[in-house]
Amino acid sequence: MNSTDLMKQLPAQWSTFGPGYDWLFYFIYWMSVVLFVGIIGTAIYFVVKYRRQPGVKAEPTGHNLVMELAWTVAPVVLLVLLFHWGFAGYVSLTTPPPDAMDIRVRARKWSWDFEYPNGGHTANQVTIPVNRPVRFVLSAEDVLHSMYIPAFRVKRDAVPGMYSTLWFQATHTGDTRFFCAEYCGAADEPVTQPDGTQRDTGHFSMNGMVHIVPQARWSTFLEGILRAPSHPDGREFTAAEWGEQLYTQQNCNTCHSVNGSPMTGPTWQHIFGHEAALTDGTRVMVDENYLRRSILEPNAQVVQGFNPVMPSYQGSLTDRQLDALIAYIRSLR
Ligand code: HEC
Ligand SMILES: [Cu+2]
Repeated sequence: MNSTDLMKQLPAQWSTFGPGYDWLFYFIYWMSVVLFVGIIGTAIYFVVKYRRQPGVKAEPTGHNLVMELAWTVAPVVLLVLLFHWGFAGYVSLTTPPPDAMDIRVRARKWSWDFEYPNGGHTANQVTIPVNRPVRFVLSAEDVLHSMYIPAFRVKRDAVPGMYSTLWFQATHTGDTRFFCAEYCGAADEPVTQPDGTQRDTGHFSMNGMVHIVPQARWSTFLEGILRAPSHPDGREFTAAEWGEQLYTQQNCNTCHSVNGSPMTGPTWQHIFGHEAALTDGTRVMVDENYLRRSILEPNAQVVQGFNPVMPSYQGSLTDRQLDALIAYIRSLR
């Protein structure tokens, strides 16, 4: 380890909070190093120097007013300064500028939903403009989660039943990772991906990417999330193709398989056009309206043999995304 590694204990500074936060961190860090070495060094020196020796009698030292004042006043000054810097930083971290753009962030086991000002959504990926204040309005649908973006130096809990907020202004374009920083459990069984491979899921997989882009690209992105995506040759996805993409993007695949095997939720294979048995003993034809209701109000009609654990997607899927998912389930009949 050389001296520059020692200085670089924090990730790259990608938000306006970076310089002030890091300065205070290193100040406290190096102050602790100097005090630790100084105090422990002196203690060891005294232990050796004043150890019991034959013929030397211990004598009480009495008071030293100057020294006692110095070791009282110096720490008080330091603590007042640290409090001032820490509190000023706290105030700026918790006070977004009035022109900050709001993004709604909903956390659930085990994914993040981002809702943009135009009503569009993304899951586990958030795209934001550079050099513009952004405010995340966080909530949790099941248990405690926590939004943590190390490169921005921000972290805030997402709590069921209340809103919490976090803001930042990115200073760099590029991609940086965010994490859930509050242990929120793990799934019992691995999840089958559309390509047949298996993936474990849980708290540890509840992370994703922040994409920071220039304002112009951000505007294009915003328009894009309301439309079906396109193939590289420019042809728009069919509804079922888009639905297949949403199946993983929206994390439906953590509970639903498309190959017939039941997971936390029923498989989607061969359900369309067949009857489903519900827990209340009735049977219902699986058609577009039933599917729509199952996604928006999952607990209204619960399928026999399953627990009512599916989150509602009311407000987190646009109408066109719902249509696409239904078209995909239809295509699996
Ligand atoms: C946390 C696990 C979980 C997630 C995530 C989840 N579901 Fe479900 N889903 C269930 C369970 C459990 C049931 C069965 C109980 C019920 O009907 O509420 C179910 C039932 C359904 C049904 C009715 C199926 C049938 O056989 O009648 C549909 C349709 C459905 N989910 C769609 C979706 C879609 C679309 C998504 C993603 C946008 C999704 N689910 C995400 C757990 C989940
Ligand atoms: Cu979490």
